[in-house]
Amino acid sequence: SDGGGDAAADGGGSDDTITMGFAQVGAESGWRTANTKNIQEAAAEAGVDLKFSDAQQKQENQIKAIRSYIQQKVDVIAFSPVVETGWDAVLQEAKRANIPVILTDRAVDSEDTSLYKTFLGSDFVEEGKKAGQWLVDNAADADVDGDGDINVVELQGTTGAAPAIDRKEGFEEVIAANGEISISQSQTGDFTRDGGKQVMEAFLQSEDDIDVVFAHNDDMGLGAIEAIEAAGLVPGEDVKIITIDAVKDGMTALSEGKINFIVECSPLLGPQLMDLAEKVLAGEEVPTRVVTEETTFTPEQAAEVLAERQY
Ligand code: GZL
Ligand code: ZN
Repeated sequence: SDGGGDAAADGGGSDDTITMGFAQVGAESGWRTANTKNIQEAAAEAGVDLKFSDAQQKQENQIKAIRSYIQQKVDVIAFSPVVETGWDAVLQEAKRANIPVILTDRAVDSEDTSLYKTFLGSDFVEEGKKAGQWLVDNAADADVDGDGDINVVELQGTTGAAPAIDRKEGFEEVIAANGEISISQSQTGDFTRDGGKQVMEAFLQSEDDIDVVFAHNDDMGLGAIEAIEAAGLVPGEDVKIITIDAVKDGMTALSEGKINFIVECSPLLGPQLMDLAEKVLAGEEVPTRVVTEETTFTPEQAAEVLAERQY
């Protein structure tokens, strides 16, 4: 805060309360709703006055929200960029207004790293590699139709989003180790359950030797399960399924063997976000990159931890 002046001048909070403007992507997946809940709870816990907006996965809405936070002279802006590109102009405006910006969850492709103080989120390339490694390690089981080729169809996240670009990159890098594994079709399901279902229906109509589905998040994997079952096939057996996130519904399907492996992507970024905001506003140095801790789950491991999962 500006340490004084009238309330309107410092984003409406009292002098020492931090006012944060958060521009969220949307509410497209179980991961996103868990992320939103965690940020709101962490703000309340930290005594941060949170202004929150949901952009319905539209970049122009996120840019509008950031501009409104600049108008309101909030103390700090945080957001999860729905896609990597197109942020330089609005981030320049925040910089000119002397409002620090913190990136959470997804990255931007801006060359100018002075446009944000830090990026808190997962290493999505690593997540894609972990997914690919499971397939390489389980190649024999994954050739379900026994034709010697492990035919993968891929449900991509939102086109242009960092997790979609990077998960694909990591997965492809690792499966290249086994020439029998190839991706025959790859299409975006926009990180939604319905998107995953519709794309999987199309994949199933276009070829009948699908061995594996690699879905960039649980929600699209759950949609694919609906399409696979509607086609009279058994998910997890007739078609192996690998997803990323490890939200409750995904972990339940995993514990039931309908999904074969889940790479965790933690949405619980709230406490670290509030801590980073406090440090930035106190003029303390913060790391330019904070990578979230996360693991992987097999069906047996999911069954063990399902009851205690927070989201
Ligand atoms: C990843 C996050 C992705 C999740 C999806 O950090 O950006 O967006 O994997 C969510 O479930 O929609
Ligand atoms: Zn095969």
